[in-house]
Amino acid sequence: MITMNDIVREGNPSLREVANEAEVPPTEADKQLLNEMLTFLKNSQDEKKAEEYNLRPGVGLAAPQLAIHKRLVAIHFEDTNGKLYSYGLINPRIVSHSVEKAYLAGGEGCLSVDRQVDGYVPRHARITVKATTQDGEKLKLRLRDYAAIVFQHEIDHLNGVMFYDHINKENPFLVPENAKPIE
Ligand code: SB7
Ligand code: NI
Repeated sequence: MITMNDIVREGNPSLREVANEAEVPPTEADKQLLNEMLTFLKNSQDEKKAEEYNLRPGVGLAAPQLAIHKRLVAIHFEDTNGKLYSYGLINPRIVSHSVEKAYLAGGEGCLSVDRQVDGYVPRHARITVKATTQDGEKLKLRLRDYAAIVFQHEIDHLNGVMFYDHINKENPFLVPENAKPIE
C-alpha cells in the first residue's frame, strides 16, 4: 500500500526530471502501479483511512512523486457538480488549450511540498488531454476550471515542474491577465 513514506519531497531530483514515456499497451506492472496510486488517493480522501494511515488528502498523484520516472498519473476527485473524475493515465498530454486562464483563489498545494506556498498559479482555463487509459484504450478529455487545473498540476510533475514555478516572483498575488478565479 502506498503511504506518505513513499512520496518524495522537495529536494529529491525525481521531482525535477522529465519522466520517460510509459509502454503502450500498458504492462501489468504499470497497470498495478496505477491501481495502487488510485487506491492511495481514495484512502487519502476517506476520513477514517486518512487518519489511520496518516495520509494528506490528495486529488492526484504522478509517478515521479514516488521516484518512478514514468509518465503515469492517477486522478480521483468529484467536482462541485458531483461529477467523478477517476483516471489512471498513461502518457497524458495536453493537445490544445484555451487562451483564457484560471487560478485557484486559495492557491495550490502538493503532496511533495511540506510547507504552504502562497500565491496564484495561472493555468489554462480549458484543456483537451489525450492519454492511454489503464485498460490500454485511447482517451480524449475536455476539461475546464478545477478539473483542468488538477490535470495541469499532474502533467507538470511529468515534466519536472512544480506549482510554485508558475507563481509571480515579485507579487505572488498578482492577478494573471485574462484569468478567472476558481473558488
Ligand atoms: C491543488 C492540488 C492539486 C492539484 C491542483 C491544485 C493536487 C495536489 C496533490 N499532488 O501533489 C499531486 O501532484
Ligand atoms: Ni503535486
